[in-house]
Amino acid sequence: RIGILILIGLISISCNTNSQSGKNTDQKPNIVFIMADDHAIQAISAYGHPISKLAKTPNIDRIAENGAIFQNSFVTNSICGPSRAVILTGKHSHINGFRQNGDHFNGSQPTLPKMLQQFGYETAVFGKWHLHGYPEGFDHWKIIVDQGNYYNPDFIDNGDTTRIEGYATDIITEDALHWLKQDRTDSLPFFLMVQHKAPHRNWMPALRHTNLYDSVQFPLPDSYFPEFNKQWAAKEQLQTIYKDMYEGHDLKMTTAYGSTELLNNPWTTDYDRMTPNQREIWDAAYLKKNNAFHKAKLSDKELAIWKGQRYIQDYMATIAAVDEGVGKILDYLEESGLDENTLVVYTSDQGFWMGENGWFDKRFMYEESFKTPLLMQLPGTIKSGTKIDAMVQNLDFAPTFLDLTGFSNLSTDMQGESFVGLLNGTIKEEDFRDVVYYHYYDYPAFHMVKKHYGIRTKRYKLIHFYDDIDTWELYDLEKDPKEKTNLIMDSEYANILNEMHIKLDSVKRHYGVTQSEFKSAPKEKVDRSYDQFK
Ligand code: SGN
Ligand code: CA
Repeated sequence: RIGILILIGLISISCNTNSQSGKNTDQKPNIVFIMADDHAIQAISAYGHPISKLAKTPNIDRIAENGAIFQNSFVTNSICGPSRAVILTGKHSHINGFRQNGDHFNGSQPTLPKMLQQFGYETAVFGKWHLHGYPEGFDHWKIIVDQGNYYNPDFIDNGDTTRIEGYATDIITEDALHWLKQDRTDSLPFFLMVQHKAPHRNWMPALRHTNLYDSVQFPLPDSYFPEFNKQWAAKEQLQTIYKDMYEGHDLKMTTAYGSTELLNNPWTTDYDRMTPNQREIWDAAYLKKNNAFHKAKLSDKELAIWKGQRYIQDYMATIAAVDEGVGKILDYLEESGLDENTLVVYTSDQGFWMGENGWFDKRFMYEESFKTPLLMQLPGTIKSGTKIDAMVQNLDFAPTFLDLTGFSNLSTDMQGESFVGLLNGTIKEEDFRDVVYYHYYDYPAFHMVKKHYGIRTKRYKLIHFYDDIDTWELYDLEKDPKEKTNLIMDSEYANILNEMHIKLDSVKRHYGVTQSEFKSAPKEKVDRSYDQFK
């Protein structure tokens, strides 16, 4: 079956290449790839989640209106560095070598920007990089150091590290716009990556947005106080909002009524690097709401619910600046007429938890962190208002972009599949792939999510948590979309389980996953930048 799929994939790639190359020989499409960090589907109004209805993203939604929204886009490994390495290489983590945060990306391997350069493109990246080492294959780059800071972040610009005063999201947007307007070579097609830090932890909004959602009560999910019938991996994570967030650092909670002194704030650099003026505006904005909190004297469940509200209010407020930035870029593309021949992509490096199971963060192969926003516009190729249900992955971005640009050498060894046929309607959704593979390696590390791998078909999901545990989980996503019931021991699903195991074996063979992948990572490779796992 997989063999047939690959064949169909290859035929479709060559068909699309032919059809595209006719159109694009003279004018190759530009690509503007905008990626946020940790932006959940629940937080983009085009996806229609109740949270996003109260904090809309009108500009990101414009991309869906102009083009396509993907309902089933997944990552291969729900964590920052690995996701970025997959996007650059079109290869799974075990092939590109970047399995977990803290690994070092081997920049000498073939990558999407290098191939586009060979094909005459000018390439640039601005914002978060997080692959350790400098970008290769980019004509222009300016990246934030490591995770970066929301306020006055350090940027590396051609090898020099400089602190730039301002708000990270705005600086990255302005850098991208400046390059688009002034620095790039007008005659060349371009590939621009705009990679935000927001809405990554610790969710510090821009000063103009610190009170944006103060009066909004966001709906917390039914599962906010979960009773796990999942197995040990879910029970042992450290990513529960009301247990694992730092009161000061994350929730901006203060020591007492009238005080602006933060509670638990283990890494002080986020606040300490603000200028006195920024800090004054910030403190004034939070003082009123923190005073109201102290007056309310909450405890237990009420306190946990308050924390969930504060988290979502700040998370959504950081997205407001991202959305404004997307609007500015779209406006410029429209004003300049570039929009007619520019693929605009909006995505995130993974999904995120917004209180489901009581959680924040990502990492799990469960839907909230595995499924990732993906919106694309390209007039003439993608009809406006297109909805795509087929399962795609970040693994497919590189082959898809190369296909769209009419790249002549598609015989790369990339593992992703071009989904241009889904974009222009020449492939039926049911003819695209029927299974995706996932593997998360980052354990022990922050949040203590166990190592696991698995496959997802349109209906079922099989996961194996391994290393210091050995548990399997099976879900029927049609009957149980919230993955509450592990069916691994359910005799009615014995045949399905058997089929899923066969599929898993064949997927592993297809992607070249060997037994050595399931060994523990050498300890020195574990990201210990914060060794306080609690
Ligand atoms: C930091 C965060 C974690 C987060 C990782 C990885 N803690 O360590 O909550 O999971 O980054 O994020 S913080 O207290 O320092 O904010 S990733 O998106 O870069 O993979
Ligand atoms: Ca991330």
